[in-house]
Amino acid sequence: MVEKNGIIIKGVGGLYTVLIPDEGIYIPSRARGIFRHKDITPQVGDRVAVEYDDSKDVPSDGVINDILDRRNVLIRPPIANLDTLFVVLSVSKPVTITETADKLIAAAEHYSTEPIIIITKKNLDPDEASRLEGIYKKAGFTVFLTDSHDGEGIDEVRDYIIGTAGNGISAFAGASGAGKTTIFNTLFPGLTLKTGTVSHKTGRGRHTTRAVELYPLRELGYPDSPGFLADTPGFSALDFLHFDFFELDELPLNFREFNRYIGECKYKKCTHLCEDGCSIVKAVESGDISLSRHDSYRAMYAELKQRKPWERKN
Ligand SMILES: Nc1nc2c(ncn2[C@@H]2O[C@H](COP(=O)(O)OP(=O)(O)OP(=O)(O)O)[C@@H](O)[C@H]2O)c(=O)[nH]1
Ligand SMILES: [Mg+2]
Ligand SMILES: [Zn+2]
Repeated sequence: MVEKNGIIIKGVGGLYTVLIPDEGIYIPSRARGIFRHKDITPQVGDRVAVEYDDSKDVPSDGVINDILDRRNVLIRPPIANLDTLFVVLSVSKPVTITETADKLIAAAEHYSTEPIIIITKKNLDPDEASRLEGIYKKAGFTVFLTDSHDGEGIDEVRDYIIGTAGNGISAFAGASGAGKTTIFNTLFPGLTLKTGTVSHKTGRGRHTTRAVELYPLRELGYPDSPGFLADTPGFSALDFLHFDFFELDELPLNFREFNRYIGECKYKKCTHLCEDGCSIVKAVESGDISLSRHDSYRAMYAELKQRKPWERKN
């Protein structure tokens, strides 16, 4: 038996796949019981110490003995040590609900994960694509405009993934049917992951992708990029109905375009909702902050304010 450090690339029903990166071997593993007692669940993205029988050609029955230090653990999508979150927003089928997108973005900011916006299906509604691009560029995010059918914007996204984000862990997240798996397959033509259709009746996706899985960029054809990229199951608006990823007083800090105004309001305890002399409300009025983002802020404020102390996760 040997113990080596690896990374969890997949976890379904208590069975994990651990990759030992330098050796390129994948070990089906279970977690030691001690984690359950401590109420810690190993997550995809966790760096772990795994023990296995190295005398076999194909290692099996690994045991995860230890979870190494985590930089963060996101709840949705459930991934540890996530450096970059590609927030995939489709212009149509399904239409993007900016409030849900902003909840996902704020949660990423809270965990110090860099949100990058990918707008998909541009050709279905180019005007809506420019509207979304305007909102997120103004807020200070990197935005990619894409269409998987004619390949627009795909090379730029790939360059970012293997370059800027190429040393870390990245994931696609967004509503079901937004086109996450399609863009994944278009980026890396060697892969043929299953994609789904969007219901004509409801305009919603069908939850085609069922589990989070990390792919080593090295195995996708980029030997100089030691990082990983994950496809994740899409969410529905219900998943983000009640927002409770952090405390109310942290909310303004998780809207990056608010940062330069904080501390400049007339009242020290300004809520930045509608007060006289609020520097953020003024910036919304002058167009420096987009109304759509401030609307999301107000909706999230109301939800966090309402939350009872016993509903808090921490
Ligand atoms: N017109 C158009 N359709 C697209 C584009 N990208 C994806 N689609 C379609 O959108 C539908 C859903 O795509 P998926 O890639 O399965 O969506 P997903 O985000 O992975 O969905 P889940 O796995 O359910 O979360 C498919 O029918 C795709 O063909 C695009 O750029 N343009
Ligand atoms: Mg999918
Ligand atoms: Zn204010």
